[in-house]
Amino acid sequence: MGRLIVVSNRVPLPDKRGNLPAGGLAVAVHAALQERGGIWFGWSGKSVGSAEPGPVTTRDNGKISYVLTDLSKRDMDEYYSGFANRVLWPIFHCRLDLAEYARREKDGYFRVNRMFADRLLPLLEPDDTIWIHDYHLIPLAEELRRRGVKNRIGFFLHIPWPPADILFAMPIYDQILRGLSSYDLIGFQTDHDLDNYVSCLIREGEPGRAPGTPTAAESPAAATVEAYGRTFKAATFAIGIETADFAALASRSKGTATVRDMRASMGQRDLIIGVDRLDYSKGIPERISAFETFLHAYPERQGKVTLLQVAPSSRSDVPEYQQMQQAVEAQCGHVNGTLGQIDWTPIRYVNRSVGRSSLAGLYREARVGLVTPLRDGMNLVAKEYVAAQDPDDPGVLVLSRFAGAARELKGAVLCNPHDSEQTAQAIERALSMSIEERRERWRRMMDYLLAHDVKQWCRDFLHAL
Ligand code: ADQ
Repeated sequence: MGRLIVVSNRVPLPDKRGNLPAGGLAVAVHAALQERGGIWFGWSGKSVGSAEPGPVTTRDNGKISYVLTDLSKRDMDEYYSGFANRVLWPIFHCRLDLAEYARREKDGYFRVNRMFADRLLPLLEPDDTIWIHDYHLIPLAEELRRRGVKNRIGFFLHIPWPPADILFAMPIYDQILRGLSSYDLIGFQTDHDLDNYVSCLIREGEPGRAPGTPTAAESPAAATVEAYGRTFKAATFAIGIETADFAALASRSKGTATVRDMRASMGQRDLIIGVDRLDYSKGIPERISAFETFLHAYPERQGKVTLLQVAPSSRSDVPEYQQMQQAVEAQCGHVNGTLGQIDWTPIRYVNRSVGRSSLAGLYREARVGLVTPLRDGMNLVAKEYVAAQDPDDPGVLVLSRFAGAARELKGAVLCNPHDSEQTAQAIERALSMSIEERRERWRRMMDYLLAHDVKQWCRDFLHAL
């Protein structure tokens, strides 16, 4: 078996002592790299201003080499903040209204992908397997093929794939579709994403699913695709978390200062928790409105329940994100001002990141996990919330039907985040659920998450590739 070459926009580097960054994806992919040896290639996160980036830097750690490239300020603005985050991200999350298409930024996106290909090429050996991650790097396989690379190349899309009418509104959608056909395997989070992708090909006049009887290994979750003169596979690989480790962490975290302080300050009140990057796809303003609706619809709950919303800023250089931060602050202030009491604050809003151990402990304290994205590839917070629960007294997950995780977590109470009354009812249902039902729902989800953790996800993808 040859080496594994992983390419992603950012590379999760271990610290000086060799400790890996927290988060399941980094740990699982590192495990695969450690087993086979290989390279993790990507952007260093640094911009070199107006200069051209210097040569790549390499850091070796056992059998893994981390190879990093800087970007110029222009590359960063056009490729990352521009095309990736202001065109692909909103369109793939069905927010055409927020997409800001500009030819210059599109050119920057393809230019950086060419630069990645040029820099990766000399590092490749003929039997390497290449695994490329996410929407920043869709054209990379096509660029590598142009340079004569014959290796197996896989791609995993962490975010949703949109319906055809949404994708086709993007001026260069055809280049994106064609670019994907250079891969040998394309992985999606859910069968809905795979269906949307195949429908786009069919609408484009590409055959999509190859004719003939599917093999036993094929199902609605896998397809052989013929498009743009190539035959390749597309399939679903729902990403998981490190379930057992996260559960153990949550159980240990009961005693941490953050969790103790939180519990003490709550008294007998119930805690509802929301944890997200501050991003419009996560439905945070809609969630706060739903919580406000809930407090009006069930006045007996006033004074007895608190929503803790932890939401660190992200992508603060993009104007939509700055506006959203101000809007969320104003909204929380409004709810607290109109409904709060001397000794009760309905919403506690924390605009920063929380350490992994505290996060696990806070999930476990919360009677309800409120995970209501408007659209989300998977949503790992939903899975972490379930894994963190006390098996004897588990909380209830209220989950948006538009999160990829809703395809798997059958024990969640599903809601439509656009419907604040229905979400309010889901919160009430979660808070009043019997212990027997809570245990039964939680067990079903936990068994599933233990069997489908992130290491399994990684193995499944690489096996298929
Ligand atoms: P994200 O959009 O970043 O990921 P998500 O899947 O929820 O979303 O992962 C977020 C991670 O960050 C979780 O592990 C969570 O614990 C952590 N996190 C979030 N807020 C935090 C906070 N305040 N403090 C500490 N940690 C916090 C993209 C896609 C998702 C897909 C993942 C993985 O958008 O749909 O699930 O990739 O494929």
